[in-house]
Amino acid sequence: MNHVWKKLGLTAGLSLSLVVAGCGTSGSADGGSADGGDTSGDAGNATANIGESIDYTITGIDPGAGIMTKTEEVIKEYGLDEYSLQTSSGATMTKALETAIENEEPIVVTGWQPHWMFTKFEIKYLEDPKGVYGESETINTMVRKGLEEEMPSAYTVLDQFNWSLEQMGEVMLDVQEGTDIEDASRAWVDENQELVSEWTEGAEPVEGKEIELLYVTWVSEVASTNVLKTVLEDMGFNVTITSLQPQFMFSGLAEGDGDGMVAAWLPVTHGQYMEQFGDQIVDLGPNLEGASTGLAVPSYMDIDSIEDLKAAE
Ligand code: PBE
Repeated sequence: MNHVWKKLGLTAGLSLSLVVAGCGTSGSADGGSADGGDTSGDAGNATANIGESIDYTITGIDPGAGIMTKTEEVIKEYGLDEYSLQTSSGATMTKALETAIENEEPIVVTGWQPHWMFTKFEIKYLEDPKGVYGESETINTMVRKGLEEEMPSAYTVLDQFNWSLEQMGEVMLDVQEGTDIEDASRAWVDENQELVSEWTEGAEPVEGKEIELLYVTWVSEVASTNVLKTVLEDMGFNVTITSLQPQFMFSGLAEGDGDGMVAAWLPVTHGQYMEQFGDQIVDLGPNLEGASTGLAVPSYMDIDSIEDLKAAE
């Protein structure tokens, strides 16, 4: 394991929380109260007021997430020049969303599925007529070059790992309701032995062989990476899971630091990283289909499209 980029990840994590702490106070303070409470646009002039009512702020997540790059592109493509994208984290973003919904205030967040935010809250994606976020995506499994020859058993499992939106959702929901991720993964694997046996078919058990999976702490990838960890441990592997900033999942595999990951959103979200590192890593194809990303708002907000965010002239 390369300590330099482990440290880089840590430093970035720390400075991120400072940014988040700073934004939290200014961002949420006047969203709903400053203009006398007409914040959900019920005066019938939602489009004119929407930007103002959210301080021209889109609540984002961690820098380096594909959805952040795409949202910057959205701001340009749709001419949302007054808007800024607030850097945050998945947890801070969902907290802001929850608070806004409790107070029936407007908010625009970077959303994605699979994620429990779409089950817990009544929210909707804004239409994206320019197609910046792309259509439905797959989440792909990637491994380092040489893994197939050096660790055929692990390679086989990673190659065969494949589940549905609903199945990933079960793990995420369990965690969201307070279960420890280790316990949630254990329980899910125990309850889904039939599917798990399809993943491990033809793979020989090992005795304490080390394997390292890379991931980012988005709730979806926490679920998939931990489930796979449990499965590999059951086969005798000694599994390390290392959380990093998104680009390091790709560069790490390219450099042979880390053996695999199950968190590449394609073709759009992580397209930039595949362009950069795609020929230095091995793409084992989709482990989940039907994922998506976009801007999301509470259902009570009177807008339907990203175009509605533009201030009326
Ligand atoms: N996400 C979740 C990631 C991929 C997984 C949509 C936040 C991203 O934007 O990079």
